[in-house]
Amino acid sequence: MKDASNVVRRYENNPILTPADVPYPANLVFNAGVAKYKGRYVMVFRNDYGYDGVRYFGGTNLGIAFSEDGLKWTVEQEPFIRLEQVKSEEIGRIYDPRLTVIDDELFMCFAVDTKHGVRGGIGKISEDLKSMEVISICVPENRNMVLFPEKVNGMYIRLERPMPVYSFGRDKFDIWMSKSPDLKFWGESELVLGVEHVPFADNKIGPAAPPIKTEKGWLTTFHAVDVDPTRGKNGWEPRWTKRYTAGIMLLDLNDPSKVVGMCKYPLLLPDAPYEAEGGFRNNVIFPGGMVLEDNGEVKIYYGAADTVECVATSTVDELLALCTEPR
Ligand code: BMA
Repeated sequence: MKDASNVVRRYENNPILTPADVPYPANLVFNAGVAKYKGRYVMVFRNDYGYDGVRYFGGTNLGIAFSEDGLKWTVEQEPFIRLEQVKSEEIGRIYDPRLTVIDDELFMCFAVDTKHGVRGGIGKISEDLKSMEVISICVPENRNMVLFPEKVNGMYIRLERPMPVYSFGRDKFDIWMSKSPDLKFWGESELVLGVEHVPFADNKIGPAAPPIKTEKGWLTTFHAVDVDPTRGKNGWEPRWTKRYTAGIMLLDLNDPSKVVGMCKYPLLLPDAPYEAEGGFRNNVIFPGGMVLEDNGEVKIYYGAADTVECVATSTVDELLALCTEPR
């Protein structure tokens, strides 16, 4: 299958973060949120640790790393959010963070595994980047939330991905949007993109990195899953028939529930060794951060093979062209 790797160029020193870079127990370091905040790059990453060598992990915490150039990262000595801070009778763990700066404040969306289903949370990170205050957590089953970097028509906007298994009895999940006056109460939900509208997905899709604002609209990545029953062992499981690719679309500036353009083929297909071989779960590209530089360069951060964190670069013009290319 064709992809856009000619215009979304993998960084030559990928992966940019691996378990070896983490100064506390770490086995899988991936699916990070990244933002530029107060003059430097901040990354909050998922760390699955305490691997039993077969299947199970002792836990998941969230680490934090900093960078001057967005490429070379230094991890803080201690996790940003330790498992003990979140684990309770009801909550198992939080993971897959996404960062958005709104009015000079840093917000984080995250997935929450609970005894009663998977939920999506939104929190505000303290100015010293040491803690997070939870603002809201939705009902199950909904995750992959990302916040827009500014209000649209006076309302905060989030993309999200409910998981309606009751209706279909299988994965067939789409991208939705909700609005909020205060980041706490969410409503006016609308479908943004159905999985059937993505030519390279036949299973489920979900928001990836938080959108960036351009003159032509909100540019935003998503992950797209296709299933091939002939795929065999691709990581720890005896069979892993899914493949996670990255897609990109353009949403209307005034009404982000409207898709004004979408690249008809994947932005990136798992292909590099760190995406396709030797990982915990191969064939996974899971973007969680997108940074627009002043010179028009765009950095796209993604988890690879559920094992390491990577980056690819492009330009805003090239990405917009992909979304508006004729069929
Ligand atoms: C999804 C999430 C992600 C993960 C992906 C591929 O359902 O659990 O955290 O990266 O599967 O395993």
